[in-house]
Amino acid sequence: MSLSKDDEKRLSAEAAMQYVKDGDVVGVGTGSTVAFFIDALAARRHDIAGAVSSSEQSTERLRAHGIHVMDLNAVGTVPVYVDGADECDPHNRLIKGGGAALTREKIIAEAAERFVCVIDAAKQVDVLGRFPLPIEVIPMARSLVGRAIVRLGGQPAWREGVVTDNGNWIIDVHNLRIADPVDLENRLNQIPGVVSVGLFARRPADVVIVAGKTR
Ligand code: ABF
Repeated sequence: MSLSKDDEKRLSAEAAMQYVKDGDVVGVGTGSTVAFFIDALAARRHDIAGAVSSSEQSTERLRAHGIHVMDLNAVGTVPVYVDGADECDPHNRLIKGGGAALTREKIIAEAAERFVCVIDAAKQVDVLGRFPLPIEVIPMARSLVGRAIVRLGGQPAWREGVVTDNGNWIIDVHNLRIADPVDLENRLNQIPGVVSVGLFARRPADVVIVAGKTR
């Protein structure tokens, strides 16, 4: 019998536990796959030093399990970061941000020694871009960034009604076929008003677990 998408997410989340060592500060991403990971992490809450969280949503779930949530500024490096993705290419480069938590996710990924990405099989693509690329922007720059995106060949759509944990807005970029994710990430990062880009290509995942199996 084939696994449901939720089964695949839960298997990936539980398999990520093998990368958590006693005493670790664990970086925790956001989304439904990570929710399964937080639930699994609860059993180890007395073995780890605590967690660094990428969103208020994850912080709430961590605290509900009695897991100590720490300030990244107080911990320096993070041995392991576990997070989901919206798309993953064969080089472990990702599109993230469907959950509007991309900025803090990217910060913790940068601080992490090992970034473990946990996904269901449907997230795997050959070329990134079918999933609209999220970009976090300073509200006053929404139109300016939108025009720059059009010049780059994308179709920008304001994610109306969504305000990120940092008080910013999200633009989703449709109809991109991202042949060079690092180049596009660098170009978009240059636009004044862009806070962060949902391309994790400069710093891809180190490990990708698909439906419970490390790729
Ligand atoms: C998060 O994981 C987001 O960047 C991404 O949108 C999400 C994937 O969500 P799910 O695990 O619910 O499919 O890190």
